[in-house]
Amino acid sequence: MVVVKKFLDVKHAIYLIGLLLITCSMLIPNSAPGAELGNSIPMPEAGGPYVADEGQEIEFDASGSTDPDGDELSYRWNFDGDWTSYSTSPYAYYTWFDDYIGMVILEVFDGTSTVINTATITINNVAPTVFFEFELYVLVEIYNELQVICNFWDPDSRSFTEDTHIATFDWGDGSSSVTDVASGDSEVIGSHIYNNVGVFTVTFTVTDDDDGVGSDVFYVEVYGVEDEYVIEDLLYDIKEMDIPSGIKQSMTSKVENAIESFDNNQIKTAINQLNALINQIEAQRGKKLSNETADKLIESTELVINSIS
Ligand SMILES: [Ca+2]
Ligand SMILES: [Ca+2]
Ligand SMILES: [Ca+2]
Ligand SMILES: [Ca+2]
Repeated sequence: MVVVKKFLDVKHAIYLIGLLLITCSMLIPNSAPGAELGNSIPMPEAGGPYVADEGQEIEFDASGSTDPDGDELSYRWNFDGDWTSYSTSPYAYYTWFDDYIGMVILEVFDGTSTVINTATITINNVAPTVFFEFELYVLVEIYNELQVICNFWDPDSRSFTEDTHIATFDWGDGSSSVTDVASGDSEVIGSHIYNNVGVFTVTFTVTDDDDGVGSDVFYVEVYGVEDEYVIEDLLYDIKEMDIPSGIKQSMTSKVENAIESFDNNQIKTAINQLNALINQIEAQRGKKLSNETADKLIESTELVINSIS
């Protein structure tokens, strides 16, 4: 038993010496071949901590680095896993296009020895900014499709970002639509059909994959189809009147023809047909139509003509 224990102790001692050697070698700077004895190692200073926004170029400053011998220093950096090439300038530039927290490594070389130093880096997410390249007060007819192209940027004007985005339209009438924005796109097309007249506030929101939110509003006025409405009213009024069925039938068909012409965008024809109706009403004034009824019908018909002219 004693022998075995002694053996273990020797093995343990060898392990400890090995560990010590490894630790010591880590403390000794790398030396270039042919390193001169008596060189004092350089003292790198990576600067920082560095804080910036995604998409914002950072200047890294190692100008605080020194060498006790006054040797000229060269510098290289490791920002993303790859080393830059050596430069005699202590300044370097790098941009992250997504939020990030980590470390950068600086290595300085005095012609004989290299020594590293690190600095912390914090890149903050930038929320998308939305904007509209159209008038913020949009007019659309009821039941017609409204189409809008909305824009955003995140994080820079080149529309280049490592973030992904989701766009939402809240149409202001209780409905909304959500779009996954394709990578690299900065334009979102929204379309909607309103079933009610009125002024609606539309909210366009873009959210990035890091919970950054950008939002803005524009207004949509939805107008009714007044013209058609009035002709329909006229048709309804005539049908409801207590007049002989022959004249009613004749007047009704004139209005129906006018509606058809109007629907086919033949406005002049529609007006002619309505004027023929007025002539017919005048011809029946005091006969099959009372003065009062004739006045009311002519007033309604002229209202229609004015609205479609
Ligand atoms: Ca030196
Ligand atoms: Ca981001
Ligand atoms: Ca972002
Ligand atoms: Ca991201």
